[in-house]
Amino acid sequence: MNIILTNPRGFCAGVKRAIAIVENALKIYKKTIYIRHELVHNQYVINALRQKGVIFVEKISQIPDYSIVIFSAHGVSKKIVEEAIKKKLIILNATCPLVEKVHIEVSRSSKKGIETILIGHKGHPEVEGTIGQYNNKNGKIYLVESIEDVNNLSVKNNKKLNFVTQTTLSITKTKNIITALKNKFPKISGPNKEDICYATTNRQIAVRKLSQIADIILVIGSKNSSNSNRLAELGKETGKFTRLINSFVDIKKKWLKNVNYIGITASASAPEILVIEVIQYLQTLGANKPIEMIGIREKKIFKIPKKLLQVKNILNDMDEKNE
Ligand code: 10D
Ligand code: SF4
Repeated sequence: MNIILTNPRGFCAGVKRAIAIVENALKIYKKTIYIRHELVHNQYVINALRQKGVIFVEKISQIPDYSIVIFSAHGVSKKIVEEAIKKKLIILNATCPLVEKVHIEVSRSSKKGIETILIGHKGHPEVEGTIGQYNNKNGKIYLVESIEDVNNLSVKNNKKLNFVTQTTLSITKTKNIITALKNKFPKISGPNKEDICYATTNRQIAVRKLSQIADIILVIGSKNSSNSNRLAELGKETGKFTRLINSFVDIKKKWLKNVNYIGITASASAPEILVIEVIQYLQTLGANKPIEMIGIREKKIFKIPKKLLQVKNILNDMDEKNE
C-alpha cells in the first residue's frame, strides 16, 4: 500500500494569518477573546482554540460590552461591524484579505448604484458577509448558485451590472455559471477570471492530478468547510472513490481493500498534524513511506493587522521602562 500526498495541501495564507491573529491576541490581551463564528471551518483548530479559553459566538449580542472580538476569516457584514462598534468592542479583523477584496468591490458597486450578482453558496458565512456589504437602498445584490438560478434571474438594469464570486468555489462549475451570466447579460462586468482564490485553485489542480494516479482519495477537512467539500466533490467527479474525513479516526478499513495507491490531500483549513496522523495510521496497516507529488509552490504570506503589532510594541516599551 502506497501513500501519495498532494502539493500544495493544507493551510493557506488567510488561515495562517487568522490563527496568528488569535495567537497574538491571546498573548497580548489578558482578557477573554471572543470569536464571531468559527475562526476557520476546522474542528481540530476550533477545539484547540477552545482549550486556550477562546469563546466562539454566532451573535455579537452574546458578547459583553467592551470585550475583544475577532471576526472569522470568512468576513462579516457591515451590520455586524456596526453592532460591534455599538457595544464598544475592541475589534480584530481576521477576514482574509482576499475576501476583503471582494467586499471592497461589492461596496464600490453599491455606492455607484450598480446591481451585483454574487455566485456562491446560500447560507455560507462568507456569502452572508459579502451580501452584507451592499446597501439595498442603492440597488440590489442577487445570489446565484447554479446555471438554473441564472436562467431564472431578472435584474432591474442589465446595463449596470457587476458580478463577484465566493472565494472557495469549484473552478469548473463557476466558469460555467460565469459563461451563462455573460450570455444572458452581455454588458455585465466582473473580475478577469473570478474571485476564487489562489489556494482554492491550487488545491483543486492538485487533486485533479492526484486522481490520475491514486486508487482512492482521502480529503482531510471538516464537513462545514466549503473548500474541503469542493475538493471531495472534485475527487468524486474524476470517478475515484473519495471521502472527506476529519481525521484518521474516520477511515474505514473496508475502503482500503485491494488499494495500491491512497491519495491524500488537506483543505485550506486543515492542519498538517492531521495529515501526519493519517500517514501514521495507514503505516500501522502496512503502508510504505509517503510519496510527495510535485506541485505549485505557494509563497503568499498575509501580515497580521498593525493594531496587534502596535499593542505588542506598547507592551514591549512598557516592559523596557519597567526593567
Ligand atoms: O468554508 P470555507 O472553505 O469558506 O472556509 P474554511 O474555514 O474551511 O477555509 C478557509 C477559507 C475561508 C476563510 C474563506 F475564504
Ligand atoms: Fe483566503 Fe483563499 Fe484561504 Fe479563503 S481559502 S482564507 S480566500 S487564501
